[in-house]
Amino acid sequence: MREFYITDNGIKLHAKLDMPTNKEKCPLILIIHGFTGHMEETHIIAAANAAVEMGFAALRMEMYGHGMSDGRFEDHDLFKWISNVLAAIDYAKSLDFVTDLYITGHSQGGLLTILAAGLRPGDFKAVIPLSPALCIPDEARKGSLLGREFDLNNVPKELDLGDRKLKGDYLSIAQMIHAEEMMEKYHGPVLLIHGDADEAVPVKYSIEAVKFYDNAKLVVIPGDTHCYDYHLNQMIAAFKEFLQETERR
Ligand code: FER
Repeated sequence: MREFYITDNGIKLHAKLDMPTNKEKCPLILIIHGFTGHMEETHIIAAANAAVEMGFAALRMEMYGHGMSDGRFEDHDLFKWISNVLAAIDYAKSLDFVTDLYITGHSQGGLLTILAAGLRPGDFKAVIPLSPALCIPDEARKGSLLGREFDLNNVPKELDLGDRKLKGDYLSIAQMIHAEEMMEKYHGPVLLIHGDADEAVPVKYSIEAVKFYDNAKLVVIPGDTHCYDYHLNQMIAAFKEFLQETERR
């Protein structure tokens, strides 16, 4: 494992790269955590290990205001994360051992993979949004976030999340995100994975999302939660099978 930082406009982003053994060249998968998450979460490590087992290099990245990357949580927003992920993609593309680039991300990171694929459709061989938080822009446009209501006509300067705060800009920026338009721009293979007992992001969002893609598959994991607390093995099995299928093409 190699641990380092990638810089996005002066912001240091924490990265860990795991390599498969005995390979001169291989595909690389970028792996991104969710809102309040980081690269050492069980499901993020499981995805990285699974990718390495399948012969992929796994590049886990922490986005602005999360983990050991620069920035404060309360200052993060989806524009900063979009900028971060574009920097990560450019870095990954600059590595000469990389054959193809894949991207996966969980929840807010899953939403980010959808946006990244729409912005850079030619860059990815495949995209794997895990329980993507498509509810964030949808709810923000309706005046709520994480169950907290706010005034659409007077977006607050700050949202109090109890143990944390979030700037109002996060809300206004989330309102500007139209993930469906980005889904329609990406035509490569997509695998969505979502537990139907997800308490944070209802599975209906992935059921809707799959219709916007022309080459997407949805694996619903019965009884599982937002972070695959009960059936991580099923999430990983679907993930590995898709990587193998896609590489064979
Ligand atoms: C929300 C619903 C779900 C939200 C975040 C989530 C920030 C989950 C995000 C994650 O786990 O990445 O309203 O607002």
